[in-house]
Amino acid sequence: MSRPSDIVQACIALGSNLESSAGSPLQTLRAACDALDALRHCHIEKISSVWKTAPVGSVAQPDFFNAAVLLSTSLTPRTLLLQLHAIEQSFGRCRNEEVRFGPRTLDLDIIFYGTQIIDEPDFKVPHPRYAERGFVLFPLSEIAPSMVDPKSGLSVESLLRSFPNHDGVARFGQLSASDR
Ligand code: PH2
Ligand code: MG
Ligand code: MG
Repeated sequence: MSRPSDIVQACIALGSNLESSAGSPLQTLRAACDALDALRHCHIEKISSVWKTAPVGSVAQPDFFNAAVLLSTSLTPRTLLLQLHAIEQSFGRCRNEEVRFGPRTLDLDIIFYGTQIIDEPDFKVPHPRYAERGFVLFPLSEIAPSMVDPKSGLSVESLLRSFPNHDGVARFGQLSASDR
């Protein structure tokens, strides 16, 4: 068991393909990073580039902008999840009105929480589908290439090396202060 004061490195994937209360998807990602860093007991260590990515899933929708951050936190995984939901909501996300794999003002997913494995009905870490998704793996490999998936034992960089398909995932640029 971890003690409450333990600091853990968590990887969070960010995605947006709709205007939010903060503005464009890029502005939304920038503002979401600020909101994550402003959470109590959370500190952003690294921010990836922004990647422009073709939507995955069968819903017709705009391209996504995706990024990932490395967060050091002493929040428990469940508290962190609730805080992420609160940030999503503050950017206009309404979970009970949306389509699975559909468009999002802001999506914040916990990919890793240190080396913990969480398998609860409504909460799974590592994220169950991240390794199949270029829109997660590419930004994740910029912030945590040597982080090891506690389920598969594989590092992020090795997962990316064997990732079959780079189509539809392109580095777009850095999140800068001018996106604020
Ligand atoms: N998120 C989804 C569905 N499809 N596709 C891309 N490229 N990026 C996303 O973040 C994404 C998606 C629902 O969360
Ligand atoms: Mg998601
Ligand atoms: Mg999500």
